Amino acid sequence: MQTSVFRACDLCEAICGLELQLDGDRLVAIRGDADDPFSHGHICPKGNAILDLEADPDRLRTPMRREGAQWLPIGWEDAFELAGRRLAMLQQAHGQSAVATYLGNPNVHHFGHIAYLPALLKALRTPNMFSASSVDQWPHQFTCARMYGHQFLLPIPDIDRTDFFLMLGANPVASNGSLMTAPGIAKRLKALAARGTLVVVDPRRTETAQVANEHVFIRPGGDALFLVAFLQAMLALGPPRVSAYEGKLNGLDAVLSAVGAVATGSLETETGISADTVRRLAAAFLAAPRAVAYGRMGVSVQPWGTLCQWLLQLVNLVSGNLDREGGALPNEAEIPVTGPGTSTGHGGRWRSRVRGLPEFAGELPVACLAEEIVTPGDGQVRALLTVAGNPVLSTPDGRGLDRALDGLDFMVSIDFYINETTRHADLILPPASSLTQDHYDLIFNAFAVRRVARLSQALREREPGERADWEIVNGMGAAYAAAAGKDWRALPPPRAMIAAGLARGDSGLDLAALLAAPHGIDLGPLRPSLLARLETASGCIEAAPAELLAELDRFAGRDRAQAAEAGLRLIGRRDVRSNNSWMHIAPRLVKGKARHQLAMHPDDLAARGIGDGDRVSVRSRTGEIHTEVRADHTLMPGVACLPHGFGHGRNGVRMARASLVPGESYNDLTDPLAIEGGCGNAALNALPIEVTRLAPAIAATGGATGAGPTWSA
Ligand SMILES: Nc1nc2c(c(=O)[nH]1)N[C@H]1C(S)=C(S)[C@@H](COP(=O)(O)OP(=O)(O)OC[C@H]3O[C@@H](n4cnc5c(=O)[nH]c(N)nc54)[C@H](O)[C@@H]3O)O[C@H]1N2
Ligand SMILES: Nc1nc2c(c(=O)[nH]1)N[C@H]1C(S)=C(S)[C@@H](COP(=O)(O)OP(=O)(O)OC[C@H]3O[C@@H](n4cnc5c(=O)[nH]c(N)nc54)[C@H](O)[C@@H]3O)O[C@H]1N2
Ligand code: SF4
Ligand SMILES: [Mo]
Repeated sequence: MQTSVFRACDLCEAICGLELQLDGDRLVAIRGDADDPFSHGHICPKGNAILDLEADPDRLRTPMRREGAQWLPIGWEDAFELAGRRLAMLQQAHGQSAVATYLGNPNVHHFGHIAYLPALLKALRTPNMFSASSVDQWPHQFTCARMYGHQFLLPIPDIDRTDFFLMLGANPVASNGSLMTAPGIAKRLKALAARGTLVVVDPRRTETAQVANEHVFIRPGGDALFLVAFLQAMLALGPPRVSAYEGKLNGLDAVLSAVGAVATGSLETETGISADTVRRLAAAFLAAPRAVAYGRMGVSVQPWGTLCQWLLQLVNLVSGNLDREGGALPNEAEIPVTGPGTSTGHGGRWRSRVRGLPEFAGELPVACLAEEIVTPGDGQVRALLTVAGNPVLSTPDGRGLDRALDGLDFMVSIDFYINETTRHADLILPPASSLTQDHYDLIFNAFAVRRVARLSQALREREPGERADWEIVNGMGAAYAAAAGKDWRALPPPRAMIAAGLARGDSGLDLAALLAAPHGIDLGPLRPSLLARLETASGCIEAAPAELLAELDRFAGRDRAQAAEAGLRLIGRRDVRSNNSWMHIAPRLVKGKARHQLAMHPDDLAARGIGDGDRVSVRSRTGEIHTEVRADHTLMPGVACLPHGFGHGRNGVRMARASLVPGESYNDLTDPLAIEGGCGNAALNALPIEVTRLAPAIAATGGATGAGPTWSA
């Protein structure tokens, strides 16, 4: 008999409601849940690919231990004991910092990870904690921590009610939206473009730019100067509209004079955008009844990431659109992620050993992970725990990290694939399918464009040999604590944790209400709450935090000639059928045309004597890859574009379908020394590269160039 279970999709930030159809215990079909009050039936190709994920024979179902190039199954209790003992022993011999941790993106998507891992990290007590956040949204968090007093007091664009949306460096039509949970976002954007104005500022005429009212090309890395000019143009049109923040705003004069002092004479040469265009857009932004400025990956993982995020907050602030309906306002979230007991600190409490980079939010920038492993001396990293991450493909100089991982004394990964990273592990602990777990979106409900809540209930019982993500954390935590002579208090199952979180939130919503609403609950549009929730020491918005003023100062003194240099700059792209580095395992996503190519403007190809489809060498300061080019008219001349998350052809990777997918890793080119100055986020985009055609003899050998891994299967 067929039955249906309704759950939130856990693959991207849109958290679409899915209807999972079961035949007995067997998952047979997936479609969008038409009764979901937030996603209204929306589903993208990835939602269906859950079927592939569940059925993939390469997916690990039992713990595996590596001996040389061989993987052998091991029982759960033995695996926990091995992991706990080795981590504790290495810390006893070499100090707490000998163990490093790396948390990848899917941790945020699973309650069994995000609500449980902090306890394990706390027990490990190491300064060497890393995550994908420092190749992603750190600049947002850092800016909010400084301006509003909490890294998650993050104003969200009120996409459904705004009249003017200025969007920089984001492509939600492909990514489904980020730090702006809005299922079915293409529809929302089209509605906005029909009733108001959507302006996209991007070096590529993206899928999102194509539904916008206006697309403005910008040279990669030019956004800080564009935003400075934009603020100056707004202020030239009238005084800042800040009456709503009276008594709650510090540093306005300081920031206005600092921004006003930055010279913008090189605007057009550095950004490709004229002063007239900036003035016209600024006037339109101010004239709109409700407007919002927002920037995402394209402005965060570039040389001025934090500066850009701060300037974007200032645009919303001085135009009076901060904490205002139709502008940018934080979600209240039924399980609070801000407020008492939620802060992970404001940063700078310790520094990385080798390069002296400051901590932020309890972590160090992942751009310095490899050097902490390979540089000998006191405090050297000798063991690594990775959880749901693939830093070899996701972080700067992935090849360098690839080699560094070989030198570890011990590595344990909580993951269900033997991928480019986990192939180096000594032990892999694979969690049971998330469909066997109760789940609540701690983060994405808090970043949603409406107030929503949903409990996703387990779809089937776990098999006796399976362990849930949270059970693995409990198992490892207990074994580690026993070996290290520390305390460990096992955490209760998700349902109890979710109930406790709701009680802490005190919004009146409880577990019974969630259980009674399998399609989720819509609690209405966003409401102004920022001013009442500020967590700064002053209780005010801090418009001019010292570190950000210093970053603006550094920007004012930048090397302009270098910024305006004509050489090729590399940027990334996402495709609706991709999910960072790991979903090339899904046949239904990788079938059809290839998507890995380096895209370049036809003029740039012609200038280099390169033909559409040729194999080329792409070189950066750090590395070189060989791949195919594709002529692409949607790019600004001078810009090359390559997706990340490819490069599965390495020895020992056990993801059969993915290994057939051509393409090399963007992050074999990225530079670990290229970090932005605000908080140390990686500058992955705007990367200087050279591209040359490969001689046919070399091209025929295929494959990548970079020095391969040192062990092989
Ligand atoms: N050049 C370039 N690099 C980038 C980016 C870019 O735009 N350009 N984007 C950056 C961004 S935004 C991000 S978020 C990072 C992502 O970087 P990572 O988080 O390091 O990598 P992912 O590819 O998301 O890898 C996810 C891993 O989690 C595993 N996994 C999936 N679900 C689960 C689960 O439920 N439990 C467990 N335990 N494991 C699971 C998968 O098997 C896979 O190994 O990449 C960053 N790197
Ligand atoms: N299909 C799919 N969806 C995803 C993911 C995925 O891998 N595939 N990953 C998920 C994750 S982890 C994240 S964080 C989100 C990211 O979500 P988005 O930020 O929306 O995704 P990107 O496609 O990386 O968008 C970045 C845009 O910035 C532009 N850009 C690059 N450099 C610059 C620059 O210097 N200035 C400006 N103005 N623009 C620039 C690029 O051309 C691109 O259009 O997507 C999520 N959703
Ligand atoms: S848009 Fe995101 S949440 Fe929705 S079905 Fe696709 S991957 Fe899942
Ligand atoms: Mo991300």
